[in-house]
Amino acid sequence: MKAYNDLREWIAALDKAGELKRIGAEVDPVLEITEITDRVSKGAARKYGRPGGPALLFENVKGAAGVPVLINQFGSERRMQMALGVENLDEVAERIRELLNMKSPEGFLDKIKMLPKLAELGQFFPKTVKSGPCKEVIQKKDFSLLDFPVLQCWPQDAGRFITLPCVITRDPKTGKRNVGMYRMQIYDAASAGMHWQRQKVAAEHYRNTLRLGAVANGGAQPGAAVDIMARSGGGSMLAPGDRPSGTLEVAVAIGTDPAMTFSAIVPAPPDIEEFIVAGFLRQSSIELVKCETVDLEVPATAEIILEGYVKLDELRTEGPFGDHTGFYSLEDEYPVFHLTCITHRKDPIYATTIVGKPPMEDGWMGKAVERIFLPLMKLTLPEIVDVNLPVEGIFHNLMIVSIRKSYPGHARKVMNGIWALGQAMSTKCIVVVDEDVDVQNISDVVLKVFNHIDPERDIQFTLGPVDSLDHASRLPNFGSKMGVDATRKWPTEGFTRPWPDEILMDHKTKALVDKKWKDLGLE
Ligand SMILES: Cc1cc2nc3c(=O)[nH]c(=O)nc-3n(C[C@H](O)[C@H](O)[C@H](O)COP(=O)(O)O)c2cc1C
Ligand SMILES: [Mn+2]
Repeated sequence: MKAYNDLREWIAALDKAGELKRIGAEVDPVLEITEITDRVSKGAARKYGRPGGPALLFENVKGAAGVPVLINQFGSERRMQMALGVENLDEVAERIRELLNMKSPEGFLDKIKMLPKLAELGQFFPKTVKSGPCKEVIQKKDFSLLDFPVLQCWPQDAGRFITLPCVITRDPKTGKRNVGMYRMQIYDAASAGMHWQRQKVAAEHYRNTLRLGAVANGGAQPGAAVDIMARSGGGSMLAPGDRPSGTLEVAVAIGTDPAMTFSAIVPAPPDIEEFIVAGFLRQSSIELVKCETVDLEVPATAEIILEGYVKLDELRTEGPFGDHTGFYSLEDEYPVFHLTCITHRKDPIYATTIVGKPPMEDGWMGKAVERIFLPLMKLTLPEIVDVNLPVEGIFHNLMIVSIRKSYPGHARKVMNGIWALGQAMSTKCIVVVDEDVDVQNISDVVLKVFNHIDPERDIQFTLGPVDSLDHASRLPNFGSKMGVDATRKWPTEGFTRPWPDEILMDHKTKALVDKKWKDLGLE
């Protein structure tokens, strides 16, 4: 594939492909950009004649001192494919499948054949380089978050939010780095909310830092970790009376190449660095440079880098924020990011997105995750045939999954497996169907699911962690989930009534009518 070296190459490619619209008219980053972008992503830009509309580059943003705003860069299936350099997202899944299928070579010839594959593997790992364009301007003082055209997205938002940041942290235990996309609410020139939800990897880095600090201070109570986790909020880590004084260093990259940006939303297993995921997707190493004021590395070609830290003993109200659920996520307590340095290009471009009622840009990103993760889900649950997360189900509310059923209770085993699978833990409803149901076809799903269930028998409730954005659960972050076993029931599952066949016309009659069709005058 063609790896885009940075955001600019990507913008140029979008432009060339007719996938970008430059907007010279003055627009306000407060609400106005949202309203324009929302209309475009909901299909109001009819000129473009396709769902998602074009990517938008606002070149004249009020109060932005000439910094342009890029939005909707991933906002269509076509652009998602372009971002990952494929004609079809299943190609990425296929590459993952190949990687997972790699057999140990037997004999010399096998080993030789393997060499190109191994060379390819080498490209996945990040390279540290001396410097890069993200260091063109280095501000260790007199820096301000307010210098950038950060959006206020919706009327009831608590303020302006950085919505497309690649947030980089390091696990103090393993030394491994994580890149996650967690929104940041600007509080003032030098601080912002850090909205990593409690089940996310950076929140675990935060807890690990706290645990290590507690041990070092000789103050670790066995119960402390429980208290820490039990308190509400994305990062509330403190036991009563516990006053840890440590910090966790954080770096944030804004405006990276599209594979890097996308990797920050990929729910990779915690121990897999997203820099490697990005390298795999691009088939070319991500280049990293050392930060100025913290012990972290950041993508060298990023537009803007924020360096800083969060304190272990500080939480602040974050939100409300108009979220991808279509509702405002409520206020909650989250850690506070304190800036120590900003570095950026001479003429930075600010990349952002908006979320709200689907379909929007993040819907296309989520669909790409769905396709790419299928082979990884199959690694643990090989009976899975296909998965659909309908965009209106906002990823964690509804998962429809088809399986090759092989034994009694199989559908329930799959539900429980999904609830144990990383971020899929927070899936509110899982509907399991037989492999003859096309999960991508909602009409087929509704017809068959509701025909096939005896609700009391086939619905299973369970309790567990739920998404932080769930506003209906009995408690924040904890609630019930539902699994629907809509597979055909077997005698060995206690179902002894005859099961009817689906109505399908026989081939002979179909062929006959095909032949006559034109003469019937119905066209
Ligand atoms: C536009 C966008 C905004 C997001 N904002 C947040 C957020 O504020 N907090 C959060 O925990 N996850 C957010 N997510 C989801 C995470 O990026 C996603 O769960 C990711 O896998 C987290 O990375 P991690 O597994 O390394 O923690 C957002 C995703 C997208 C696409
Ligand atoms: Mn991660």
